[in-house]
Amino acid sequence: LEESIRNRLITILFGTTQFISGEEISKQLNCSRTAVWKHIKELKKNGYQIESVPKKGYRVISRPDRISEDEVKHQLHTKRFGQVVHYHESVTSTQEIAHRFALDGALEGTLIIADEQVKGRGRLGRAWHSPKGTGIWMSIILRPAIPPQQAPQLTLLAAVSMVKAIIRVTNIQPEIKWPNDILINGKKIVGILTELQAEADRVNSVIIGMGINVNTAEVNFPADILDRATSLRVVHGEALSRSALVKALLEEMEKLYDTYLDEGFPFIKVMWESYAASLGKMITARTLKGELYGLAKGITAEGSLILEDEDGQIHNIYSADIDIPK
Ligand code: BTX
Repeated sequence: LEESIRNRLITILFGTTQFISGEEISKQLNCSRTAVWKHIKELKKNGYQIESVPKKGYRVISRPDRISEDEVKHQLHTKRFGQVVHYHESVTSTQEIAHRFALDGALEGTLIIADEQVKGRGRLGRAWHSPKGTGIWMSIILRPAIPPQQAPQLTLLAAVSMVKAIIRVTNIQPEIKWPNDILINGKKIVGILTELQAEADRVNSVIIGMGINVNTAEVNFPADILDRATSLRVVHGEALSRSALVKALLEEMEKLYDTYLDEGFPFIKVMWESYAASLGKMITARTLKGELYGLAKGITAEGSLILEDEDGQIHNIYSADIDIPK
């Protein structure tokens, strides 16, 4: 309740460039002027710059680039995705927290989001660099009625949503590298990690983790990933609002997910292939069983990668790291 008042307060304050009196606000929010004053104080603490002048009232000067619950939910046009938000300033890993919420019966679309991760994780025990205040580190809980082997389709769905959101916010079209990387100019801007809570024939929850380098400056990437990583700010030239991107992502993803539940994977597959960087190229796939070299032909209806080796033999690849020679 408190938080929905604060959300409405943000809407009121941003609805005008003029001063707006405490009395007017309290009327619109249907609460006391003391309550208004307390909420304003809270917003200031959260980095909003709000001018207050006796007899005139309040005026917003700037809002912070935050991804807190208030910011994410403000004018978010979804039904489920991001309607429940757990925001933290610093966490080990949002995946870890999401797993706990999923076990406790969290609603579909529940979002765990953090300003910083100190143990952000990638696939296969790798680390994901998640410095404070610059990126989006988030996990979303889904509960599709699908068998576990179809879950990789959701990684591809998430990747397509991510591309659409980035296009919407920046006008730049990134590429997808199978299965889970989003690249711009060949460098990684987003990583996606899909984890499951499942029984043999049924998924209980799918937890999709996404790490997005938004405003990271080039100098802030650790040396060992600098040549492979970039941020939206680096390619776009200016800093972006993280919360706007989160909202765009939640909206795109909910739309695709709902269609996926109705119609299945085929239309996602088509979109995914249209954004894919590796298709039609010779690639090296490093799997747990060894390396394969060949032509990336497409993806299957299950979302696995189809590779034709130099002897013309077709391989279905379910999990691998892909190298695309320049
Ligand atoms: P991945 O295993 O495909 O990629 C991890 C590799 O990417 C690392 O070994 C490193 O080389 C490189 N890398 C690490 N950090 C970054 C970065 N910030 N930008 C670009 N490259 C990097 C990809 O795994 C899946 C990552 C998912 C991260 C999200 S963040 C929210 C959620 N919580 C969590 O702990 N993980 C997910």
